Amino acid sequence: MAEHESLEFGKADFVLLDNVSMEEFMANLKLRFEKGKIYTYIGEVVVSVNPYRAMNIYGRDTVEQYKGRELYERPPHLFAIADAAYKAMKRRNKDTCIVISGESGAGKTEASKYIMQYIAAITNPNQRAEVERVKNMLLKSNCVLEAFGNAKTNRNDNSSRFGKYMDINFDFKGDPIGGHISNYLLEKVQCCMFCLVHQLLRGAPDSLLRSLHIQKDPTVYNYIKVGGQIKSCINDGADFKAVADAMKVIGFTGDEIQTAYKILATILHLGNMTFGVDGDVTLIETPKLVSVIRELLSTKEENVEKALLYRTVATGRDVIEKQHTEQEASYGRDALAKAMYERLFCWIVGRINDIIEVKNYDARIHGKNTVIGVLDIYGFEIFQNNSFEQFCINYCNEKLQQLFIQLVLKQEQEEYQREGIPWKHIDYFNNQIIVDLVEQQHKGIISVLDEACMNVGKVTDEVFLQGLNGKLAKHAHYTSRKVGNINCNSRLMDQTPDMYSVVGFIDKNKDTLFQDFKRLLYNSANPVLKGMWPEGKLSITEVTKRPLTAATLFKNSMISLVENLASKEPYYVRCIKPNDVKSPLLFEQERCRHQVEYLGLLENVRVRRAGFAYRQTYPRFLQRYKMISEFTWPNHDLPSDKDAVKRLLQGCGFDHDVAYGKTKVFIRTPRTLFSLEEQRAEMVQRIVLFLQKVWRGTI
Ligand code: AOV
Ligand code: MG
Repeated sequence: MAEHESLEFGKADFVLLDNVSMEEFMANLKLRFEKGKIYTYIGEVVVSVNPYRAMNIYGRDTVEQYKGRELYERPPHLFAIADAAYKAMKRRNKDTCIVISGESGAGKTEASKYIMQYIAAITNPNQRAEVERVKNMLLKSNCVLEAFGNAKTNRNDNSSRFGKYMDINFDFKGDPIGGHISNYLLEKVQCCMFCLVHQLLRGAPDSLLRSLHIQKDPTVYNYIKVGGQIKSCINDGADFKAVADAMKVIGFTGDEIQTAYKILATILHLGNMTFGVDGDVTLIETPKLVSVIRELLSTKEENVEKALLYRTVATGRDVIEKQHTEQEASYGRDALAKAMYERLFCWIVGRINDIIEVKNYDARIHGKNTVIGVLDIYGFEIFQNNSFEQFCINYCNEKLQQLFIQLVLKQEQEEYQREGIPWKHIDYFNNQIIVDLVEQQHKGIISVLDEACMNVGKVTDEVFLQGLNGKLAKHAHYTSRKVGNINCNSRLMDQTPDMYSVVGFIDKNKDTLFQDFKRLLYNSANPVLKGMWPEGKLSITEVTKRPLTAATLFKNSMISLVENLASKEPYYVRCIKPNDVKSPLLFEQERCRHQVEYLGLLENVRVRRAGFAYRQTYPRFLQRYKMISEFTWPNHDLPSDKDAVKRLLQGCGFDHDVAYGKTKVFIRTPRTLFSLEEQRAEMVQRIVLFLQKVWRGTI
């Protein structure tokens, strides 16, 4: 529970609301947002509302205020959560994780950066050079990942198009010694929206652009003009240099950085490549681009041409070269561009991991190496047209919500058990049913999708839709719009928001890149590029296994992510987006209410309150409140701190509202705590006055 802030700012912890109702919750959230208090607790969960303006609350002085403090001792802040996760890890040798959730633009990535900064600021007091180096790498890697993995969308100017989970490893002293990043599903659809592409055009030196045969004018490039719009990111120019510098600091070689640029340039050129037909021959209408691409990919012109126009297929024992139709060639070209971007991104993550992984740490000598994980993953997304990517992203959020439900409840229950206090059950909406709808074997949406993809012959999105309707039409949440966010549409191109369109699902799920392209890239004379495409080594007759589909890969990665999070002690940040126009002033009631609802925040408050609003270990409790009782001030002579706390609370008449656990005292209603806080504040005031008098010599 947060420090008793002035009531003018509302309640610092939703647990303190007089009545737990949506109205009161919203009124408190709004009041606090308007007063510039963007953080509020629900027990140990931080609810954050995106302020859409620079806040002066992340500086060194604020770090100092939170360092080593207990949650409730200071006003709500991300730093308090970061500190709690850090303390739990350090004191109890526990792995912890901070899960940041909320919809697109709600402030997750910003929060993850502040948390990292905080951890960097409070660790390594001795300024050990190696630890400083690791911290610098971890912070710099963020900058590189954002450049390659973020894009401007309608919702967010700097939207993460990939999910990121970052483990920070600590030594026994509590100092960072390394880390590991896992990335999840990079959205590839419009790869040229990515920030780095714009940074390259605007910020790269002319000589570099010339060597890449790239023009500064973005309108020249088809892939950038997606939907007729140029979507550039903020500060493109300055950022190009910052990213290049960060890559160097992290340890990317000159060749590696150059290769990354060459890949970006190749993608831009590919977008401008067109095909035509002459009789029954498909041809490339832009031969100049073939020669440019050949140069950038360090390969032969005829190889590029062949990979774009032909496909090697194995029929029985024969291997033949089948010419693409014009349409197939265009499809292949786009698939190549997307795959190259995705591979580049994964390769960058892999390289960063090689560099930041913990090295030379011997647990036998140094003790257990512990971890704080930070999860910043794309939030719920509902666009006008929702496709495969939104489906995956929203499924991921349902999964995290499920984890939240399980853990928050589980944690509470376990604590009561540990302390020997009876637990009362509480009702809440369990979204497991929605998670099952998506991931269940044989019956779930992903299974139906995979089945449709396996069909030989005519595999279309319509076939998939029929499969869905056949199997799931009766499911309570298949077309529901009310609860949860996974609703599948039963019409093909439904433009209603909240619904998914099945168009493109089959293609995106199969995610095929012709083997010919893989071979092309593997056979490059550029070793960095070659290294990114090891599977290009296989000839067509050696490729036998059908690769897992994109949805199944994603599902598997989600299941292992959740397992990983569940094995750690979780801390939560729940981000809310106050409006759709990025305004610091506007609190759109309905919009926020919807988020509070699907994040299950009200249930969270109820669960917290159904039990006890506040709990604290006996010594800590005494430390804070001992001045309000003659039995405990300045010291008590009772056999234990537990007895002293009992005596104190009996003396105040609060005995009926508390339970005494083995190591902690539990207070049921917030009012009791308020009252204790008030009495404490009064006593502190009196003591101060007294001391002032002594000091002035008036006593
Ligand atoms: P997201 O990570 O939740 O969206 P961001 O963290 O990128 O959202 O935040 C979006 C924008 O909101 C930022 O670029 C800032 O302008 C502003 N913002 C967020 N938090 C703060 C803060 N604490 N102080 C000041 N401004 C803030 V997505 O990545 O789209 O789901 O996939
Ligand atoms: Mg983000």
